[in-house]
Amino acid sequence: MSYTKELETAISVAREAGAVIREAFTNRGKAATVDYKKENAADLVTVTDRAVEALVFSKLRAVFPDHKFIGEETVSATEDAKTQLTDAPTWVVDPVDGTTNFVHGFPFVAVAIGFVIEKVPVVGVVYNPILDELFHASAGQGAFLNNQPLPLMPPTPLPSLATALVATEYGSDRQDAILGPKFRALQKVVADPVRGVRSLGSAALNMCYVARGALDAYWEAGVHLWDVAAATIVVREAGGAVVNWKKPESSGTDVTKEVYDGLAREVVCVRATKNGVEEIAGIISTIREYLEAVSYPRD
Ligand code: LIP
Repeated sequence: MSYTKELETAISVAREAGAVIREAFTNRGKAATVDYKKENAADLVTVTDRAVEALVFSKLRAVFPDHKFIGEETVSATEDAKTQLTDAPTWVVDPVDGTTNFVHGFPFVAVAIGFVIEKVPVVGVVYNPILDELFHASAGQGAFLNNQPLPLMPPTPLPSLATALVATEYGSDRQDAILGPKFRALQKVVADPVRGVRSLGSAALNMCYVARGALDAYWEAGVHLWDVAAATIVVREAGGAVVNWKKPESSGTDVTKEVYDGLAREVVCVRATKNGVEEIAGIISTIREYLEAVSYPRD
């Protein structure tokens, strides 16, 4: 199945949305200031988040009127804040992934546009208009950064975390019950020892940097479907794996083929490696051993 029309439309809409984000980011006016806070003081929304979501939805609906739409700000405004994801063809949009970065003028900001069928991402566009980095992928067609195939360099071996640069985030919820497990897991990874840890403030860009080979792995608890849908197909088409924190009962031996539940509020991803799927599985197994379950309500 080819998704050329969906991909080309998503790229065009992402570029339009990126221009709005870039303008607000550059001319640090009201549109880049905190409009209100959602679940807690660190969970920010700006006028630009809502304006970009409305723009993306409008442009996509004009071409695909029969598709469904899920967006961060629309869902967050509903009483139950549930995505209502079905098997129907659905656009899943994070208008500004990295809103805190956007408010602070830190250039890791992206619009993420995913197209999902039967709960599986088949098209993904993640565009950082500040650094002008456009990641795109569609099922079976490869992954690209500014039309350069990903990963950008031939994959190197990844036998352990000792040579790995990884990313994770602590998220916006700062309760002890949430932070405790996250920091205990991080301490185990750092003591493994991992070579380095980064937090870019954007789940979608963390995942795309795994796809490009700039990060070796990324994990987080607390992500929403809109944070990860578009970047999931980018990582997979770049030869990496996107999985949940626990190995599904029914999964086979190929970790890159594990079913990923994007509503589970967590993700682990690992880049393509020179020694292939078994090596990716080894890194995922190591990270899974260090992770402690963190309870978030499903999307
Ligand atoms: C962000 C995520 C990030 C997470 C932040 C925030 P937003 O999404 O991309 O991974 O750690 O807390 O949720 O809210 O900027 O779209």
